[in-house]
Amino acid sequence: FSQRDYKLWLQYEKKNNPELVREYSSKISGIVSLENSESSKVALKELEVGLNDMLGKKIPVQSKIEGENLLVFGSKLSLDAEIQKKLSKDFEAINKDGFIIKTISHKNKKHIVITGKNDIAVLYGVFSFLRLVQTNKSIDNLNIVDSPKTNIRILNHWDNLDGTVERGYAGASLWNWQKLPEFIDQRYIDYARANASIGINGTVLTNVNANALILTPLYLEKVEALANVFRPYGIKVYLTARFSAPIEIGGLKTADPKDATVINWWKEKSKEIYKRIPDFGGFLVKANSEGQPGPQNYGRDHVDGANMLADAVAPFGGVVMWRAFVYSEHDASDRAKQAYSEFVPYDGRFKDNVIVQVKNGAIDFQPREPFHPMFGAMPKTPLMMEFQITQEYLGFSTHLVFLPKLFQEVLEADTYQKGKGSTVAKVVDGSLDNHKLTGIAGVSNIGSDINWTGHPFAQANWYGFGRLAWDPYLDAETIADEWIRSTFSNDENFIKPVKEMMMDSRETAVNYMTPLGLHHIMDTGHHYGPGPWVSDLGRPDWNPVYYHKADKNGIGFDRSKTGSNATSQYAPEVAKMYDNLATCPEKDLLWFHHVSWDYKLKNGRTLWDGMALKYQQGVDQVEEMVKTWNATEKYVDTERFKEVQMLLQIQLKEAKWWRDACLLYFQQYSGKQLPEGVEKPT
Ligand code: GCW
Repeated sequence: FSQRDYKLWLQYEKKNNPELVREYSSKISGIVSLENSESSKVALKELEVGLNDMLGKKIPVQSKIEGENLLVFGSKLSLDAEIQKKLSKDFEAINKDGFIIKTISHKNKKHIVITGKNDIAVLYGVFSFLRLVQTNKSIDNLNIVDSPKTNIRILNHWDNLDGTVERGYAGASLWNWQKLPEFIDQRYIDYARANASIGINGTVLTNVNANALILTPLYLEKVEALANVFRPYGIKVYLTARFSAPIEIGGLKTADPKDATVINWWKEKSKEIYKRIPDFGGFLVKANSEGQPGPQNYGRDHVDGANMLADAVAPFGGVVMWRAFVYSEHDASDRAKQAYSEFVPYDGRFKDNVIVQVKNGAIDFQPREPFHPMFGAMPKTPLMMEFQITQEYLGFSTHLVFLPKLFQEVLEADTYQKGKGSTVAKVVDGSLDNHKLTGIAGVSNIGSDINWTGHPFAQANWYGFGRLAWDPYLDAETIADEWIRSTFSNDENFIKPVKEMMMDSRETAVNYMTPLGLHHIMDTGHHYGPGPWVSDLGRPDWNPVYYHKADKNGIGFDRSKTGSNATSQYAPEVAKMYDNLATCPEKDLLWFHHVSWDYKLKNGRTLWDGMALKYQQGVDQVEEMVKTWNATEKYVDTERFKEVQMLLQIQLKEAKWWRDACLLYFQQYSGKQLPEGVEKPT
């Protein structure tokens, strides 16, 4: 059994080009480890495993700079005064987690130095150096100075204490609560390595639909064991806080955030946690959303709830990530408007260690959503991005969809909140409104499957999330290139077609699922496959018909000023663009407008024909993916080749299912024939 599936992007495949091996070897005649901290040991081990495997020989390790062409690593204070001085400008340019990789001349000998202000930053530098070798980049005259642009780069596990994972499609939860704390699964270590390699520095272990038991000593002891494993890799542990925990596990009569006993309970609980885990990150909270308890149960608001918890963790340097994913069954007029309406008036009222976590779009992780109007609209409040890495609405772990394309589209979107160029990325990295507390969260797609993520290509979404959390301005194509090289092969014959396939895959899924701004028409509950006809759920805002509003006159949700006026939540420039049919991007058309079946699209087709052709195009694109992949056989190991081949066949079958189901259903309303070029459903 090969471990390729398991090894993610840390394959460290042996280089088969002797010239390249000679070239690298000549620049790395030895490894010098200047420190002896836990993180430093981890970095050394990674360098040894990585370089020895890739270059096919054992590189000697030493603790002093003796010789030449050495690879020297250690944090600033471990460096020779002369080297420190040489790098002084670079040290000024980096932040706490930033690193320097530089070819220097020391006592007339050339060396490569990897350094940063602390040993975690050095570890990031080490992984970045390994990536250069993994991806066949030159290590000549290196001069890399790189810092992450956000502080909190975090995975949100929606993992339940019974081992199930909400919206998880890659097996059971990684956390084996039953065997912890004594049993440390090798997976915990490899999970930490993989995360550190892409700069992820936090993990919320538990589901936002929270269970208070995680806060009891029985579980905290287990959480502590995980925190101990993750610490050398720079990964802080966070937990979800169930708002009613003071009642459920504390024996109190209330969880009212203004009640003195409740305030005290959370203070004591925080003290207890920090005693075990001094670098505990803080709490993530879903309150008064989809039935979760919260401050509103006591007539208080989100600010009261968040600030009370923030006070409890503040003495220890903890943060509270308070989610803005709220929508009420009592106001079903337009769900897309609710989070903004509720949260924007709170701007400026949250404590300094509160960060509001906002999903990328105003509904719920759809294949395509316009950016959430809250971004840029709360200048006095730090907002963090919540992306979903697990593919709840995007074909689970069965469909190949490269999400960094989606993430990039959102990050690049211009909010215009401070004039042109006020991108979502600038809100998230704090530069638009001058915030120090910044972050990006990704709902994890990781589970106990051998390959971690269910689909071999879903590993790229974990990877890409981490890279974008580090640098929200990175290009999805660069990410795909790095990932393919370090996961599969450096052969251009493989990279070119596979990269193209990945880059097109997100638009492909949009085409066969929800073209032209359609959304939330997945079958209900599980959200897999089409279900535009569903109309009988208890809550109207859970029914697909609520979102597409198809009738004889046309289709789409009118959110323009003639409709729900959700467009007014955007800056005037953006509102105007979306309001006006002539300027609203066609990819968002039915998100913002209800238009007739005969509405003329920019290519001259009627809406009905154009929509039918988009569904067909999605199917055609998956056919192409199948062909592309089949042609890669000689470049890939049989195991992964076959897995992806089988998965693509399912994706093709299901793309047709989506096309046929949606077109047959909508045809009842349009009353029109399918245009030429669209396959008739059988
Ligand atoms: O996307 C929806 C999911 C729920 C999830 C919720 C949320 C954790 O369908 O399963 O609950 O969002 O983000 O809170």
